[in-house]
Formats: sequence, C-alpha cells, structure tokens
Amino acid sequence: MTEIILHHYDLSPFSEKIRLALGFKGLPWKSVKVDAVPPRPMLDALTGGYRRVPVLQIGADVYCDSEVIFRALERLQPAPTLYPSGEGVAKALSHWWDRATWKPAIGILVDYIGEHLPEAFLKDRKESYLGYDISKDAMAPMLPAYVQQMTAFAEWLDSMLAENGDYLTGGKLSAADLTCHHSLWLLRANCGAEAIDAQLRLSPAVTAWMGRIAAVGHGQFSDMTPEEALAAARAAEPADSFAADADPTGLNPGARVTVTPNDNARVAVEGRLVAADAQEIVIARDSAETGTVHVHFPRAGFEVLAAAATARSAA
Ligand SMILES: N[C@@H](CCC(=O)N[C@@H](CS)C(=O)NCC(=O)O)C(=O)O
Repeated sequence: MTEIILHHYDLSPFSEKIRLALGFKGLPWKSVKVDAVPPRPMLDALTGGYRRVPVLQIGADVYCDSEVIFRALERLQPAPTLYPSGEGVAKALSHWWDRATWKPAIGILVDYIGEHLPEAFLKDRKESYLGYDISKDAMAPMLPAYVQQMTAFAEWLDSMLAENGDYLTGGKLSAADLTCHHSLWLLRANCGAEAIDAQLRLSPAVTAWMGRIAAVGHGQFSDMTPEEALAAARAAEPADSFAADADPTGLNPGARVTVTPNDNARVAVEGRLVAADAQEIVIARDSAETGTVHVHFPRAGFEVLAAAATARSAA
C-alpha cells in the first residue's frame, strides 16, 4: 500500500483528530512535521497554497481539511468505521463543534498561556489565518463569554453520553468523538486538566469519555522529511479511488476552478476539476516539485467557483 503521510504539528488540535483516526484504524503512517507558522513552501507545493493543517498525502493524492481526510481514511480502510451511526450525524456534529468552539477555545487558551506565544505567531494568526487578534490582552474582555459558550457545549456532550453510552453518537466511537475531543484536549493539555475541568464544569462522564478517546492513541508511525514527501508525490500517479457522481452546480471536469475555505485562512487554491460530488471535490495541479497531484477538499465549508468568476469577484 502507498504510504500514508500526515503533514502536521504537535500542538494542532485538528491534527490530533487525524492522529487518533489513524490509531483507531490501525493504519501505519509517516509523520512530516511542519512549522506552526508559515512559510511552508514544501507543503504549499503539494496543496497549491492551502494554508491550514492537517494535510494528508497518499502518494500523489493530497487531502486538505480533517473532514475529507476522514473520508479518505474510511475509503482506504472501511473497518473499523468512523461512522457507526451514519455519516450525517457525525459530520453535522463535527462541523458545528469545529466552528462553534474554535474561537472560545482560543480565548480560554490565551488566558492561560497567551504571554508565552511568540509575536510572529500572533501576527500570523491575525493577518493570515483568523483575521482577529488572539493576544491575551485583546481576547480578555470576552473571556467570560468564551467560558459561557464552552460550558453550554460541554453540557450537551454530557447529555449525548447520558443518552448514547460510551460515545457521542452511540456505543461505538465515531468521527464526532475525535472531533469534539480536540478543543478540550488542546485546553487540558496546555492549561492543566484540573483547571479546565473545573472552569468548564466538565462532568465525570465527559472526562471519562476524554480518557477513552485519548486511549485510542496515534498508532504506529515514523518520521519522514518534507523532501521525501515531495519525492513520494513525484513517484506516484494520482489514484482513481474517488467515484464522483456529479458536481451539484454543474461544473464540468477540466474546468479551471478555485477552492477556498469559507471560514478562515481564505486562500484560494486553483486547479483543473477532476471529480466532484456533493461531499468532495478533486482538482489537479502540476508542478516540477510534485508532478501531477490531485488535491481533495470537502464541499461543506468550502466555496468552489469557476476561476474566471473568482477573478471577477476579486476585481
Ligand atoms: N477545517 C479545518 C481547520 C484546520 C485548522 O484550522 N487548523 C489549524 C491548526 S489546528 C491551522 O491550520 N492553524 C493555522 C496554521 O497552522 O497555519 C480542518 O478541519 O482541518
């Protein structure tokens, strides 16, 4: 099997979801560490400039965003499934959690450790990623509101566990568990579990569930250099593993399109449309460093437009 390569950094909670998913599926993987602050020229060569982490690479196929990475892993190895209660509930829960908790979680995080974050990190997050200032001083006035949001959401997790048993969507772990774990993991790991459990009123059921998710582990992995990852892309042909029915907006294969996240880090990646359905879009890109790669994105949370239309709307 072609190697599974994860481009990530340790403190990235969205990467933690994927490390756990690889452990859960028992898939061995290669770890390529990227800097927490761009530039990341070798990763850009693979993705066409998508500016977030994690990115998963399997040969000449590159998957941007944790949702489509889950989908790729599920295709590669269906069992054990990440969707034991169906895809809809797990994906909807994940989409809500990722978007609703990210700003509150960062606000609480910087209250504990904000003074240790380098200036370059804060500048990058404001100017190129989130669009707002995440320094401790800037976020402090809203701290009570962030705690209120996280406390409300944590009670919903408790209610799901009371209803469903060991995991959020039922008796078996799903993608929703790996997602809802991630921002609490970030806070407990960096601010102290005891302090966070008390501040966010995490119930014993929620903390026991956190323990069950952490126990999944990251599976078997070893380091790889970014140069080796680029060589792996060059040596491979993109796979035809994605059987697309059709793009819901009538974009045709071969069309030049841009794909842009609709929440933050709004960098457009341009390429030739290869395949699309309601859940996933694949574009082809060519470069000397990588050869031809297929770059995959989810549809939910991303805007796909004809490249000419993007140019017009930017003008
Ligand atoms: N929707 C994306 C969100 C990814 C995301 O925001 N990742 C953070 C790190 S946890 C990031 O990219 N931060 C800015 C950066 O590292 O450049 C996903 O699910 O993968």
